[in-house]
Amino acid sequence: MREDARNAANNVNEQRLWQRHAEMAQLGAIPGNGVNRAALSKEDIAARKLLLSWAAKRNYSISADGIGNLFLRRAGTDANATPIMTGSHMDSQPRGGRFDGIYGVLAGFEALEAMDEAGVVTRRPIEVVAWTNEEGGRFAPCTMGSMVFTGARPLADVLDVTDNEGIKLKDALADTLAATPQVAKHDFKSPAAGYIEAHIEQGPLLENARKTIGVVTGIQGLRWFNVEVSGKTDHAGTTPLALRKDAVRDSIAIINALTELTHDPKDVTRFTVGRMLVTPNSPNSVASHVLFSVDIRHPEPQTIARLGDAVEPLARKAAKFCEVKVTPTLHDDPCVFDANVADAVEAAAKTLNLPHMRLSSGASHDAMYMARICPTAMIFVPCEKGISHNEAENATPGDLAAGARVLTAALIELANR
Ligand code: HGY
Ligand code: MN
Ligand code: MN
Repeated sequence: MREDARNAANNVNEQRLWQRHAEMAQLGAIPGNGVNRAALSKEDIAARKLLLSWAAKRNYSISADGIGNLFLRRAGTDANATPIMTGSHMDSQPRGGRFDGIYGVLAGFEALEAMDEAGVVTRRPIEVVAWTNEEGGRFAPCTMGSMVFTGARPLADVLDVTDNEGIKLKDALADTLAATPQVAKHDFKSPAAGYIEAHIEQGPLLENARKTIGVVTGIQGLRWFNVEVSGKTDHAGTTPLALRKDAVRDSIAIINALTELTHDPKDVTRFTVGRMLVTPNSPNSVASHVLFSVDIRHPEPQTIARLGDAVEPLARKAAKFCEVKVTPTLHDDPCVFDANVADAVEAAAKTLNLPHMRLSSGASHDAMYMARICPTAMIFVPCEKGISHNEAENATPGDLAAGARVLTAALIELANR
């Protein structure tokens, strides 16, 4: 390992990193030690302002792109060199944890500060990015900021997406951009020479294997759909079942059919209906409309293709009384990360004597999209019992700092290539 990389890694400040998580956890804090910091909400705006207040004390240039992704750049000696990027997201699930996403932003920021304090100079600039709307909990689909930044989807496609209260993304985005007027403009599809994202594992493998560092080799495939079932509202007491167009009954039939489709004795396939909006949502009126989400995941390309392609025909076949509209909102094939970047992560973990192992990610991340435009890999650290997307999500100061040390060393290595 380069001497400067080791010095910078040794300058990672565990206490400061932990304290920053505690400050961020106040923004959208909910009972049970969790956070609810929805994308483009006032809590998200507060997190952006807090991050920018820390960056203002450093000599980093700050910019934002048209979907609100925030970029903090530490200059390199070669101003024209494409940057090495790191980062993650600051938005959370409605009952999210204090580490999902925010850890990758804070570990990246800690890496820059450790480089400052070690007096390290790199050839390439290094950028920390806070991606907008990685979770997709408020505005579907997930990984929206990195999807638009990398050109996988035009911004215009998502501006009219609404949340459960009917607020349009474009209006929440306008409020968010207006809240941080002092940042420069950042172009979509700005080139990068590499990207490393640090994240908690959100699964139990590292903890079970007693490893501190996960060298992440890829992400499983995922497909999201919105299914809308439209029938007719009627009186619950007087309307015979034979005459009903009951949107809840048909939704149940569709979900049962999808449960059968995704049944997997090896329990590798993931199928989730996490969101369901019923109209008029009254105990004694037959439901006229249901919108529900479908999230299917699998590590094999041909399986995720087969399962995803079966959703619409199966939904139509299962519904007996109502109209059905199936809208695909996300189609990510499984991705394999760049071997050289994964090797740089593994070499850093080895040289820093941190127990490590290679693994693939069950959760999706913005790295899924960055992998399409530059050499990309991820670093995982353990989270307690693998719990995530739950207030009980927990990690230790030591593991978070260890991941930040590996990130610091790997970034310096890549930024001097
Ligand atoms: O859904 C996911 O995998 C990510 O945690 N947003
Ligand atoms: Mn995440
Ligand atoms: Mn998440």
